[in-house]
Amino acid sequence: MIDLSRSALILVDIQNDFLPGGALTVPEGDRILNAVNTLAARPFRAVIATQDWHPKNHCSFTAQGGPWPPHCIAGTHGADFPEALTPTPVTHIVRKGVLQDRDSYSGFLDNDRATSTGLDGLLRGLGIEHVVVCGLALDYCVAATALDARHYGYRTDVVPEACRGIAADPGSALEKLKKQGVLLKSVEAC
Ligand code: VGL
Ligand code: ZN
Repeated sequence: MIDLSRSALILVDIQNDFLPGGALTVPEGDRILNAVNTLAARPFRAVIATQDWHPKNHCSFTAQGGPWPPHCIAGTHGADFPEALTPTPVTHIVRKGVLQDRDSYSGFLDNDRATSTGLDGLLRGLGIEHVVVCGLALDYCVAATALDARHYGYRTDVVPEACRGIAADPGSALEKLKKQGVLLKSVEAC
């Protein structure tokens, strides 16, 4: 059983641009919202939402030679959390990918492993020992966040039914997580 008083729920990048109709749609991304709201209603010590938050000429955008269409531009509707997440009692927001010249898939560190978002310090300050991770996209930012949570020493669960990936088959992302000691849990088991 999880001691929720020492646990944080981390909602990764559940933002309009990753949902159907958004600039970088994750297929079926909207299907996670019920499970996410159910999880968030549990008495976690903290419910932390990461928010992809890019300047409009961000290095990850195709016009700058990056892999992605422009998405989650700071202050736009696409970067907002969806209305359907309103019941969820988010206690903290951690923004990532905020600097023009570097991207951050993980909610903890940017991709060159140099700049911290402050998430580790936030969790330590709250006395968190265990994190439950869900959101979008399973094969990019959810996986990177869960792997870093392990790296920083947290017991780490991922809830696959509250995640969707960009790739059609998230199997290899899940295998990699399991190899690193991440446990896959159902909503009921959290
Ligand atoms: C993400 C690609 C670019 C994600 C963010 O949240 O998984 N993927 N920016
Ligand atoms: Zn991004």
